[in-house]
Amino acid sequence: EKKRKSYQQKIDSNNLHSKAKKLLEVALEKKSNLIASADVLTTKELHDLAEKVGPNIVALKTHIDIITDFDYDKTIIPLIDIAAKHNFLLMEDRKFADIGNTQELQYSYGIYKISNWADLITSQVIGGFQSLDFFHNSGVIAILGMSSAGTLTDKNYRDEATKIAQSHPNVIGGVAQNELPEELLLFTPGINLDTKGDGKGQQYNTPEHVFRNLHTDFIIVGRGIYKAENPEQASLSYKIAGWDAYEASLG
Ligand code: BMP
Repeated sequence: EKKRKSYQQKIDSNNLHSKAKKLLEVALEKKSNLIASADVLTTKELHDLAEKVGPNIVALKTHIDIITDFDYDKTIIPLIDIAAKHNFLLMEDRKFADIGNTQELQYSYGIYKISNWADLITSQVIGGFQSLDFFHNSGVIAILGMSSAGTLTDKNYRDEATKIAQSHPNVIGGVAQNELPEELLLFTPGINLDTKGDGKGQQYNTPEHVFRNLHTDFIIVGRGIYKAENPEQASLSYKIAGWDAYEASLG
């Protein structure tokens, strides 16, 4: 079996994007590879969750356009402070999917001003190589394969998308359900310790499965944490499960 690279080996690699370096350093410092997905609907819930899970995560993933009372000063400015306090990165799961010019506008303008605050952003690569050129302030995580049943990201699509991700200097990794070339960090959503699906197409695996079989670098957990009775405790459980699975995958 092929050996995976450790976080330290990845930090030591050449031409590493500054956001990838930061993420890997936080992982080693906190012994965590957990990204919590904060799919909550209000600013208060977002801040409360960030405070509770902050010590256990390397990044907080947002869908900022689902926050019903979004206000840049009230939602984002305190969130940046919480992220600094607990030493985690902010990842906006925007899944850009347009031509470069439109993505450039969506990234920096409108009410969300994503380029001001997102250390990491997700983007489709459906618009081609140049569509990613304007994401200057964030590390780009390319959507290469999806976790949902019936996704159109078949092998041919994934292979072509992965070539774009590998060759673009703004891209630090990919969201996928398969192993990636080792210079791309692998982010895997669809992680849950208690259930196999959500009845809406989502398909879940365990941390153990994805670290062993896919050589995942970071797990993304939404409802397993924010819907738990005790999100703080749940984030600790996923952090430990993720770290143990990472260490086991080093062999
Ligand atoms: P949950 O753990 O509650 O199923 O949430 C998963 C999160 O990861 C959601 O925010 C979803 O948008 C995201 N996600 C996913 O589930 N599968 C993918 O292929 C890509 C994603 O970004």
